[in-house]
Amino acid sequence: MDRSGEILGCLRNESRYVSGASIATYLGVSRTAIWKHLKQLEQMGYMFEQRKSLGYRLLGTPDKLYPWEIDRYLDTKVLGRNLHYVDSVDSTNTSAIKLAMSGDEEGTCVVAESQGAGKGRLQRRWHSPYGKNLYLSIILRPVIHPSKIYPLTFIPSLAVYDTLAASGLEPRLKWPNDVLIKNRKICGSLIEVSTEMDRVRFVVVGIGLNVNMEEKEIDGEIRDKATSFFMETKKHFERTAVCGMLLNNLERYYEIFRGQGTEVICRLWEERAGINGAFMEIRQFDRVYRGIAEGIDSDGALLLRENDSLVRVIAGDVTV
Ligand code: BT5
Repeated sequence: MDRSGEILGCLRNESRYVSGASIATYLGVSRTAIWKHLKQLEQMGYMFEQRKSLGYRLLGTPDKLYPWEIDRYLDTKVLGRNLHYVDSVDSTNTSAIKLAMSGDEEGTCVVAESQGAGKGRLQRRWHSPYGKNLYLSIILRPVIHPSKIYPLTFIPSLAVYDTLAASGLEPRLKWPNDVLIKNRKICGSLIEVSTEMDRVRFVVVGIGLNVNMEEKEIDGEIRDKATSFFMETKKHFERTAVCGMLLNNLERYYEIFRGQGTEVICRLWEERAGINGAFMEIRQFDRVYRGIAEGIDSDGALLLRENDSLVRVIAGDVTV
């Protein structure tokens, strides 16, 4: 069992020294084990000061998404309680799918510092610079008929909306799953589902949320289209705290989804997005829909008044 969180917990109060012996007694391990562990933590970027006869003092914590750092901000029952941390990975969604296929339980998360092949919808790429943002995938196992799964798409954007609002930003939801600030995308989510005929085997919810990314780190293709917490506020945010808050919000909406039903989620999303009455153009492969939004149907489809008919659209790329 990894005891990093517990050892660091003893040292979090940076104004005082704690002896190796007292940490060892508290955790019921040897002093040598504590010493070895502190050396490992130093290699991971933590900084300690050691004074003879006084003990250790924590001087610095690295800006990394280590599970025990995220755990400090979690008040979830299930989501994020089993957190896999990877430094660099092709895609956190692909890793989470592999874990789900090998039986990992609901709530298991994969979080990475960077992705070599972060996935968007329809084979698009998610720009994932190292150590700046959140790239997070969560395994869910809702007991639900596959036909009822679509409104789950709204859960990540609702949770991200609340996370941004609590941080003093003014987010806007864009159908079906983007979160924007002043027309620039700060978050995208990708839901991948594995089903049988009459049941959902598992869902992987992938979220890319731009936190400390700076203008100069943005790819050419998205230079005028993307933003981050930092770009909006000129302040650095603690990614572990943002991740914890996001998981807390996600669990809250997931509980509503399971307990109160998909209809409630659709209404919450519709209300936050305030799309009713907006003119929208939606590209879906070779078809373009143009019309006035009249809300979200109970299965998550967008209702669009096109000339005289009301059409239902499931997914697509939107211009408002
Ligand atoms: C999405 O696709 O918005 C879903 C993105 C999901 C990414 C997460 S990261 C963790 C998890 N693991 C994965 O492999 N994926 C998920 P879509 O609606 O198709 O939007 C993709 C488009 O967004 C791109 O074509 C770019 O125009 C733009 N884009 C790419 N990277 C971006 C970024 N970091 N910030 C803002 N916009 C970006």
